[in-house]
Amino acid sequence: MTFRVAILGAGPSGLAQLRAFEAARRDGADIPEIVCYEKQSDWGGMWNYTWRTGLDAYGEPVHGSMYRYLWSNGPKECLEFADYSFEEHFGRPIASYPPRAVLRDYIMGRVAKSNMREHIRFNTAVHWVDYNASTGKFAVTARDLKQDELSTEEFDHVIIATGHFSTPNAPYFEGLEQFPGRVLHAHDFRDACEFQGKDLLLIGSSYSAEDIGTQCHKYGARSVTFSYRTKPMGFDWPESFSEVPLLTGVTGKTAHFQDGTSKDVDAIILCTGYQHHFPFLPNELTLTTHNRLYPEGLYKGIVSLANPKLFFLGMQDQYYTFNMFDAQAWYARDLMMGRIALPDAAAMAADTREWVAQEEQVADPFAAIDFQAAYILDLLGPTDYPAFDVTKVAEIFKEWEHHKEADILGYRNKSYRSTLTGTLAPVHHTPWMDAMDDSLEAFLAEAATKPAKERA
Ligand code: FAD
Ligand code: NA7
Repeated sequence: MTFRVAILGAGPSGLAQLRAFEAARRDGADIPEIVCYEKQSDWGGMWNYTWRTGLDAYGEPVHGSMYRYLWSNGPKECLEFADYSFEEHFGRPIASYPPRAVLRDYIMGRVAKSNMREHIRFNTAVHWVDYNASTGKFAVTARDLKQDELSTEEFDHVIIATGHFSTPNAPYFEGLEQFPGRVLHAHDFRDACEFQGKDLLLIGSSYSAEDIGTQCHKYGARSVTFSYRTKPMGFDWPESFSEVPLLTGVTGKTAHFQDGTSKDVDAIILCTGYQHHFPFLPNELTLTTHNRLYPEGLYKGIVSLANPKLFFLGMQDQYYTFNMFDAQAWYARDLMMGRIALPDAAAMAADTREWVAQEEQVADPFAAIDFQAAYILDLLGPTDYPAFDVTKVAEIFKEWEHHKEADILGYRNKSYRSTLTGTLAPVHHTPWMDAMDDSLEAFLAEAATKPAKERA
């Protein structure tokens, strides 16, 4: 094929796009010329841990928001690639909630068995993307970080797979500049041990607050206070946790809340989410959205309505992750290769409005899971991505929600059945609260794993 495709980012979404093209090539199709730009020195995206915060060694913003001792916050059975099971990768069943290093190993295992690395330019940050209407081509300008050199190349399609959990949303609260302890955003959180014996205030009531709070408790924080804007998480928290309304300000080390209460704290962590941030896109191509299940402006959740040769992968709020990125990548590939026809602009806009309107009816996490399942099924229909039981995965997600409600510190000890292999995951050798070593070696220590009992 004579056209050229640029993929921005080699995290799970960018790798899904590479894998989709690779699958077509293996089936004998003629695939386009692909260049994947990745500013890190390795693939894996967010799943690469870095100790760095702020700027990287070359002055680029550090991408990583993951921290030490991070374990999957959902069952691995819900994110399994349909064409590469965990059992195939590890050669045996493993427990349902792996730590970061284990998931990273799995993500990389699928792509390592191909020549996909050849397409990736590591240590290369994209700085600008332009579209020329008269030539119908994009110009992608990137900086080779090691050589400190800018260069520009032309492409027929651009896929933005740069993630959206990297640029902090960091609101201001009165008095923060005088606070005598550490104030940081979740993006810069690295090691819970720093907060041993401390009283912590976490602003936010979503995944980052829940996970950083429970992790700090696990590694010895004295107390964790969550301050919510809309509603509390409402889990059955142990005694050293509390949930309070929004912070109104701090005086000295005293935090004041909307209900008139106050508490002295040693550190404040803003778990206030992230911005969709595309500093390399001009106004007319950018995507403006908050963290939602169906961003406006994207047909099928991936095709830019502003320019349908431009795609965005993984920009949704996520229950489904790796398998959803695959569904998106297969669909995008088939659009680019002319296997699926793109409707006209009015039809794309109408279809998008319909999905956005449906999302606005979503009332709770269970409906959100069903919505995302329906979205994935819609994408998978016309592609040849290997079949997987999207609805069964939705049921596992709902079971996971119930397990969290029942025991927020113990839900990671549960096991689920793979929808691909039918195998029930073994119970991990150590309950999550006692598992202080998050290395791949400790997790896979075989002698200690035991089969799970079938749940009723
Ligand atoms: P990313 O993984 O963020 O990858 C984007 C890539 O683009 C990066 O490699 C980055 O270096 C590159 N990039 C960015 N800008 C540029 C540029 N200008 N030029 C070149 N390259 C660029 N998901 C789960 O399934 N389970 C979990 O337990 C889970 N836990 C999470 C915990 C945290 C703290 C966070 C932040 C996220 C978590 N996620 C989890 C979600 C996670 O983001 C996704 O699993 C996944 O990493 C998203 O893949 P992505 O490829 O879309 O983005
Ligand atoms: P989310 O899920 O987008 O949640 C952001 C949270 O921050 C949410 O509770 C928001 O409250 C809260 N927020 C946002 N702005 C403010 C202000 N101004 N004041 C107070 N609270 C605010 O982001 P997370 O970081 O938790 O999770 C993102 C990913 O990282 C996720 O996929 C995980 O796997 C890890 P709201 O409820 O909207 O009132």
